[in-house]
Amino acid sequence: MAEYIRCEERGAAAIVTLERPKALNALNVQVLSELYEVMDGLNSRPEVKVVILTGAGEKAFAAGADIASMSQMTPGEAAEFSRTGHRTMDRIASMRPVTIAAVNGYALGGGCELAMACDIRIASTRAKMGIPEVTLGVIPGFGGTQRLPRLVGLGKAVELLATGRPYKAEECREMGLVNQVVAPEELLERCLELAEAISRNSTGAISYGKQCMSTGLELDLARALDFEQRVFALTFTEHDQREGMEAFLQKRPASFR
Ligand code: DAK
Repeated sequence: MAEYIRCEERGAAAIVTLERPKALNALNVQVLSELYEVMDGLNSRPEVKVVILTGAGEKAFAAGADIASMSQMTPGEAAEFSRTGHRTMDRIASMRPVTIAAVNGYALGGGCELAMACDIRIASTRAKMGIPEVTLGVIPGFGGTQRLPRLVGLGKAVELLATGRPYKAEECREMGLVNQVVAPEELLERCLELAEAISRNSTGAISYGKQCMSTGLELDLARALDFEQRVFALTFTEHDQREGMEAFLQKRPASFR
């Protein structure tokens, strides 16, 4: 039973909440391990089509890696922390369901990296995001140096890294770090509406499409286009391709698996 992670389900969406509000949901080894287990469990359940990740309390999504515990780490413990963090971020970044970070407050350092590991980020007007690691004499260690430039471009990413300052939600939207900004009281509802719209479509096709996009970004264009052709052909081995096209021709809603 997880101490720091709560999971509730609403239809095809699971809402996963980091539950450590007194420390602004800071990420220690236990939080990261529990998050891995919960996400891994959701990934293996086909009926879960969207996972919404958020933080408990009104102040924070996650204010970063736990500085108090990091400050005491031996090199061995730091290595384990790093492994656990990367394993969790990689688990989230390769989920079959679509993942939405509902950024309800501070998402700093490791918290920002966690939001970036999700597919989509919806922020409340209260959100502040940034990577302040250089103010502590370190660099982002959970994939931030790689995911941030892929999301916002190298120039903006270096600005965030070098200033270490928190950016307001609207600035994050302008630079492409978040998809939408909404009022705090509407945040969860808007994420659930998005989840509902997503869950009407073929989860299998979305998953294939996500794989094409993320793998394609690591390849040169010619190889990426070749990869897309192969994956496109693969969708024709699936029930959802036959069902989606038959449903269109029969003028009825599709019933996807
Ligand atoms: N870690 C631990 N505790 C934290 C925390 C954090 N990141 N952020 C906040 N807290 C705790 C505070 O210590 C305080 O605890 P008490 O004093 O009440 O016991 C409580 O949460 C409330 O925080 P504040 O009193 O500070 O609240 P304020 O509203 O005044 O300020 C704040 C909110 C978010 C501006 C402030 O708390 C803040 O600046 N927090 C730190 C933000 C930060 O620097 N985050 C980045 C952390 S570094 C790596 C892997 C990962 C990383 C690096 C390397 N490797 C594997 C190599 C990642 C690093 C980071 O994420």
